[in-house]
Amino acid sequence: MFQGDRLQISEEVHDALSTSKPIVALESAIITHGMPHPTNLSTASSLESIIRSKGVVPATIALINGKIHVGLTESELIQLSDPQSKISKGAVKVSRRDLGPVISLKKTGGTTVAGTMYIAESLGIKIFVTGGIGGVHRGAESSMDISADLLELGRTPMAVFCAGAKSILDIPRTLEVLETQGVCVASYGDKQDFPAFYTPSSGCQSPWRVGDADAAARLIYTQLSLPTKLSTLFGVPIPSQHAEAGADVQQSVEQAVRESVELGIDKRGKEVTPWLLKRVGELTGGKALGLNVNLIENNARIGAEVAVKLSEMYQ
Ligand code: PSU
Ligand code: MN
Repeated sequence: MFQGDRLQISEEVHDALSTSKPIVALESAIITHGMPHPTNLSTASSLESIIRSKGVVPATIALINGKIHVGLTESELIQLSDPQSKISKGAVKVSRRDLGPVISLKKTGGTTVAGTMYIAESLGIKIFVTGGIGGVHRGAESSMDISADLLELGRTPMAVFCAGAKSILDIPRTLEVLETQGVCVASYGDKQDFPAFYTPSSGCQSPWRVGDADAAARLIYTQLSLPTKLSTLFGVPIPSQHAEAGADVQQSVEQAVRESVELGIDKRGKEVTPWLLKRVGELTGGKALGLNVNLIENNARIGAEVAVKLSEMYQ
């Protein structure tokens, strides 16, 4: 458990924790590093509204001046999303390894999937919604660039809803590492394909599949009731009406990856993912961003529906 003076829990989240209301955690690296302003703000707000509309409490997690915030006020969200605001200048992308330094140096940062899971799980939050997880980067056989998200899933038991992993990554190797880490990967819906963010299929199959929110809740409940609790990663495919646009964006993804290799960006550690995300945005003239918003909103809807079903199972 975090020391009380390090933690600021919003009233809404505090109330939900003490009355066992369903909660969905949300990351903030997507706000500080994943999406441009002001779409980052409108998306963060819309995810919270979607989750609330299902009777679930959203818990957006971020570090502000060295304090861990679980549940942000509107004004905090506005400041965090604006790269020119006083608190966001130089905001750090906070993975597990960055938590200690950012707290002790009283810095501000957006938490990645790994950073968010670490904090959310310590509070007993069971469900987390994001867009795409980090994974094994292409060329990782020499760079060894494997996102801490995958190892976090292996050691911090939660259910994570995502649209798979962007094909800026090496998806088959990402699935291999998830297997090694003992993470249950399940596709959500009627197809077994592991989604590739902008497209419903990565060409790889998930080892498992759940058809609906009830089945997902039963799986999570089981995973969390085993002697050592286990994580579940749900791959939710982009809604079918966007699949065609997604296939176009995919071509720009390939171009961005090629450029990152040519420019040597692929060897720059934590900068790689934000660089690729930004470049895909430039190449697609905002099309990728629009799809990104659509699919995260869809994940939030589904994650919240599952959170309701799961909380009924604990009654
Ligand atoms: N993938 C996306 N959008 C994102 C990220 C990944 O499509 O915003 C962010 C998430 O916060 C994820 C992090 O946890 O990047 C992974 O970064 P890295 O590869 O440096 O671990
Ligand atoms: Mn990395």
